[in-house]
Formats: sequence, C-alpha cells, structure tokens
Amino acid sequence: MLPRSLFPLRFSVSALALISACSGYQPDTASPPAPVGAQTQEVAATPPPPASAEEAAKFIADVNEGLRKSYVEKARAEWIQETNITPDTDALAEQARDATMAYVTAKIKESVRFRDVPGLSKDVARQLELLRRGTDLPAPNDDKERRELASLATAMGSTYGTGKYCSKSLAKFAKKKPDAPKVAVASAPAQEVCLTLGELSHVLEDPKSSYEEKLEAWKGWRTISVPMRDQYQRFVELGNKGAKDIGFSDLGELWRARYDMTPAELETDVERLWQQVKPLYDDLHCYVRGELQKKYGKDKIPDKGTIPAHLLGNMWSQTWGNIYPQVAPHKGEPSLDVTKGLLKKKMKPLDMMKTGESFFTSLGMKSLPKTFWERSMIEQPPGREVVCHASAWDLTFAGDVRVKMCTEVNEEDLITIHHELGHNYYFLYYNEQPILFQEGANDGFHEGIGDTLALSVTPEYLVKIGLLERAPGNDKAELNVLMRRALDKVAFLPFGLLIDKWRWDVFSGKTKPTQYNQAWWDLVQKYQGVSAPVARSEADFDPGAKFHVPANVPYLRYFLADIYQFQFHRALCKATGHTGPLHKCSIHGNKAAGDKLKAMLALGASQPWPEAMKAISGESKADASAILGYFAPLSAYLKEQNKGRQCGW
Ligand code: X8Z
Ligand code: ZN
Repeated sequence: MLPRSLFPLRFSVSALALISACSGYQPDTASPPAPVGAQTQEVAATPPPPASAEEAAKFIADVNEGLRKSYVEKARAEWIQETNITPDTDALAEQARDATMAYVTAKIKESVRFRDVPGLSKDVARQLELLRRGTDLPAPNDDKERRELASLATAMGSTYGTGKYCSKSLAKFAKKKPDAPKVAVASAPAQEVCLTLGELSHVLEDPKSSYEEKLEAWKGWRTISVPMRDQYQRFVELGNKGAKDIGFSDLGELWRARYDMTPAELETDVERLWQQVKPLYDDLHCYVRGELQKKYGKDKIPDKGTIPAHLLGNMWSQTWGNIYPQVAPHKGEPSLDVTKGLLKKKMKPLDMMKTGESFFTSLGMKSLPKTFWERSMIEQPPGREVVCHASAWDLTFAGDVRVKMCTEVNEEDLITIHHELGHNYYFLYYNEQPILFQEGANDGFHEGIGDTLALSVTPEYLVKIGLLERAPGNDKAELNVLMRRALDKVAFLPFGLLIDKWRWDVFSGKTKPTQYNQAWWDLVQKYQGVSAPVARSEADFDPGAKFHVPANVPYLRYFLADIYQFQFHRALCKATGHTGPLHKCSIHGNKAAGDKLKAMLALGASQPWPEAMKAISGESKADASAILGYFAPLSAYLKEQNKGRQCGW
C-alpha cells in the first residue's frame, strides 16, 4: 500500500496531474469548493488577502510535513489492523483513516487560494495539483458524515478480509489446520467447514474438482458481499459528496483526473488502447472457449456463447493461467512448470521472496533493508484474521518498506512477489522526493514495475536459477510458454477495464443502486465474454466480492499497467542490446536496463507521466504495439486454430 490513499488502501497509488503550459486540463476555478470545518469557515467569513508565490511554497512545504505525519500514523494503524483484524484494531485504523481524511480534505480546500497565484514555481504548482487530485476518497464537509464514511470503509474491508463460506460438500478443500486430526476417517459424515477465499479459490484452480464443486465455491464466495450492498450505496453517496466539495462532479471524475489529461481525454485514450488489444483478446477467448468445450460439452459451453465464470480457474475470471493444462497448444511438449520446480527445490515463501529480490539486485539495484525481512508478513500467520490480499507498504517514507502476503509455493505467487517488490523498489527510489511526489508517474506505472521484471522470468532465466532443468528447445514448446503468459496478461485486459467502467457509472449516478448487479454482469459479458453460471439478482452484490471494490482501490491502473509493462520491457530489452523476439528477452543481470529503470523510478510523480515514459522508453504515449508484438507468434497460432470456429459472443 501507499499510505497516502485514504482508504484501506495498501498499494493505492494516487494521482498526479499536470499544470503546465501544455496541459489541456485546468481545474474549474469558477466555483471554488465550500470551506470545511470551523477554522476554514472563519477564513471564508473574512476573505484572505491575495496569496503570494512564497506563501504557496511555504504552504506546500508544511503540507508535505503534515502529510508525512498523518500518513505514517495511518499506515502504522492499518498495518496492525490488516495483519491482525479485531474489533480493536478496526477501531484504531478507522480513527487514523478518519484523521487523515480530515487533514487531507482540509488542506485541499485551503490550497484553492494558491491555485492561480502568479509566479508559482513549476514544482509547487504541480504539488498543489497532486494534492487536489491525489485522494481516492475526499471527505464530506460534515464531521459526522466523514466519520460515517471512514466507518463504512472499515466495515466493508473487514467483511471482505474475514469473509468465509461454510459448506459440508467442500470440506475436503479446507486446508488442514495444525490442530485438526491428522487422519480423516473416510466413513465419518462430513462436517461443515468454513472456507476462506484462498481455499475457495483452490477449488476453482483445481483441475480435478468437479463442475458442481467449482460452482459451489464460486457462489459461496459471493455470499460474503451481500451485506455490503447497502453500505456501498451509502459509501458512494458520501464519497461523491466529498468529491463535489473539492470541485469534481463525482468520485469517478476525480479518479479520471489523474493522468495529465482531461477525464474525457483519458476515456478516449483508454478506448484507443482497448481497441488496439481487443482483437487479440477475442482470438484468445475463441480458442479457450473451444478447448473448454471439449472438456465440458456444448450444453455447458455453447458455440458463440459466453464462458461460464467458474471454469476459468480464477474467482473473478481475471487471469486464466490455472487452466493452462487444459488449453496448452502442444500438450505433449514440455511446458514451464514453475510450481513443480519450486516444490522440487523445496522452496519456502521466504526463499521465493529472496529470489524476487535477487532479480532487482541483479540489475544493480540496492538490497531490501534489513527491516523489510524483520517486519514483513510473508506467510499467513496461524490463529488470527489477516487481510490476505497481497500488498506493498511504505510506512515511513524513509525506507521502512514491507510486503504483506499469504504466500503459497506456486508460480502465481512467485509472480505476485515480483509485482509487490516492484512497488517496494519504487518506494525506495523516490524516497528523496517531497511526499507529494512520492507516487508513481501515474498509478499504472506503480503497478507495472514488478510485472515488467516478471516478464523476464523466461525459461532460460529459470534454468539459470535452478527452477527448470532445461529450456524448451523447439517452436512448439515456445508456443506453450507464450500461451501460459497470454492466459494471464491478455485475459486480464477486459477485466482490468471493466471494474472502473462499473464504478464510474455508479459514481456518476448512471447506474442506480437498484441496477448494481445487473450493470456489473452486463459489463462482464460485454468486455470479457463471460457470464455468471447461475442467475444473479439485485439481492446479490457481486462487485463487493472483488477486493478493490470494498477497499476502494481504483482499478484502471492495472489495465494501464498491463499495457505499459510490455512497453517498459521492450525499452529495457533495447537497452540490453537484445534483438529478436521480445518474448525471448530477459533483462536479468543487466545494469544498463537497471540504470534506465532507476532513473524513471527516482522521478516519482515529479513530472507528468509522459516524461517518465520518455525517460525509460523514449516514447511519450501509451502504446499497445509492444504487447501485440510480444504475442505475435501466439496470435498467428490462435488465428489458425480458430479457423472454422464461430468467434465472438
Ligand atoms: O491487487 C493486485 C496486487 C496488489 S496491487 C496483488 N493486483 C490486481 C488484482 O489482484 O486484482 C495485481 C494484478 C491485479
Ligand atoms: Zn500492485
């Protein structure tokens, strides 16, 4: 997490926005936000004298100090809560969130008087803008409403974090608890057991679990979010109030105002990127549906239909890597079984973390601080409730970085480790910046760093570190490797887009509370070509069963990161002198690539993101040609395989 987001935040990297000569978007100053709290109300009664550039600089310096204090207090309270959820830690975290929300919102409102001051330095002007756009959840003016908002966020976060579904028929999927009897008596009637998200996810991931078991796990997890429905509705009302009070039409507009372009320009740019990658997604969807049809039959997966959401190996159908064995192009050829390698080497979560760190240090980057190893939560601790969703933390803005993960020994978590460490290294390299610049160039950059390195986890690299005996030596095996990667990276694209499409419409009021669930499934169907395996209704609240909704973490960042990481990979590979196909490149061990990366990380949010993009790639726009180029051989294969199939849904 980046402690600056105002909510159960974790990695929530906030925004940045450009005020410069060439910026298209200037905030609407015609109707300055209403003042907040007694102090500012007094100010409003007696208009302040015109502010000077010096005062603005002093204001920003003070805010940086105030933010440091407030964020650190909040981060500590949240760390304790998320690694040990109890009514007491909930209450303390809520207090800290409330205090930060009050502080940040008050400062945003105070900052209005400096906005148009002549002679502002570029840095001060940018920090003023980042302050205004940086919060994921501005507080409403009213103290009571602000506290209510903080309390709703805590309640939803805890409901998600402690959510369980109890079942007899899925009891065999529960992890053996240390105090459970070692030998199960086969004839004994099954006891009801309450399963966590991790355990329910295993049912969906397991190629041996039945259609019915998968369905029960899928439905079961969605029972945990039903109580969030009314809370979320109120949360939206209050969040929107807060956004209006700082001059945005709603919370969605605030979230879209962070990309050095207008919210409308952002939507157009995102649509441009989606149209670039959609044909590749459609081809993958068509192929995967055809292969799954072979297993489940046409009655379950009809031609030209959507894919039932519980058959793609993931609770939200967001990445499909777990069904790789069912859809591998060349089943006889060796594939990359990283999990097997990890288990064979008897690696523990800590060893996996060390492997992740060694990738970063191989690029000439520093080692993680000693405190990282002492203070991180790398495995799920026994006997207490924790938020298992992986996150990276910067507690002090001065090197106390950590991860919180319930790591399991498998390939997916090895990749997640690289993802989280990418956040931690960003923290470490922009530590010299003022707090308001201690952000990613935009939030998609923050999400894309670790993933960029993970793209270099090639067969050759795995051989180098002893996780694979031999790199696959022919085109068929190579295609298997590309397929495995596409099942994560290409499959994710529409999912990365639709969560915030849903929230933008919810925040703007286009989607009414009575339509929450229907609107969600309409988007899943439209973008992913996936549908709920059983009828859903407005008594359900399926969006709440995805972490980022109750946690209020914006999601567009992951869509952008999915595009950017291939752009970064292409640029870093160029720096290593790599020629040839992009999917064959690994930057591991290359200092020139490391230097380029470090230079970009150190900028933080001090420049508009196109400048950071230039620093690493020489390009100044997001460009999906890198992801398309990377998967070009697979794309040709998919087209060939899909001949005679009716694609689309
Ligand atoms: O939430 C995450 C990370 C933490 S920033 C584990 N991710 C998204 C998700 O799990 O839905 C990474 C990829 C997408
Ligand atoms: Zn992340």
